[in-house]
Amino acid sequence: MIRSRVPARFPHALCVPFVLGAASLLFAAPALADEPHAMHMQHSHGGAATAIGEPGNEAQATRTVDVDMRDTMRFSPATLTVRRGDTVRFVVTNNGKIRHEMTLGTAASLAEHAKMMQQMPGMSHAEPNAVTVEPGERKTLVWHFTQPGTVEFACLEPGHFEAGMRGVVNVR
Ligand SMILES: [Cu+2]
Repeated sequence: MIRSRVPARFPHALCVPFVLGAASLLFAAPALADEPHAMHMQHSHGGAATAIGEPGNEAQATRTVDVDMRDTMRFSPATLTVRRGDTVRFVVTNNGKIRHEMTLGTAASLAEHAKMMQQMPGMSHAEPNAVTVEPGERKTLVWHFTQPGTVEFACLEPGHFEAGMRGVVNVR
């Protein structure tokens, strides 16, 4: 756990520079508008949504994929193949004892986002391309894969991405 590295005596003092650092990223974002990761500095997923597909309508789901999350920092399955145009209903179960999440994105957007999550450990996601799943819970994420290529997914709980908690959807 990343937070365990923070000395308990000065938790607040150490948090302040992180918060200020994140705030300066937000204010700096407009100046970086032509930079591909600018959207992620604003913690928005709007830019990635078109490249990876779009939120799906569960009534139009063409297939269901059960995804298992474990405290070994692995998704199962970690690799799957779908067809372009598929609307996939991911049924995501957390079989661990700690919180996990599943966020769909590009490799670059997920890596960037994971870095930001290290700086804001309390954050969870409510975007349509992500589900946060508490231990023992099960949630559904419906996604429409509109373009051939590779869509990645990852757990962005602090430290989990870095520990290898990620996977790939190949869209054919
Ligand atoms: Cu996780």
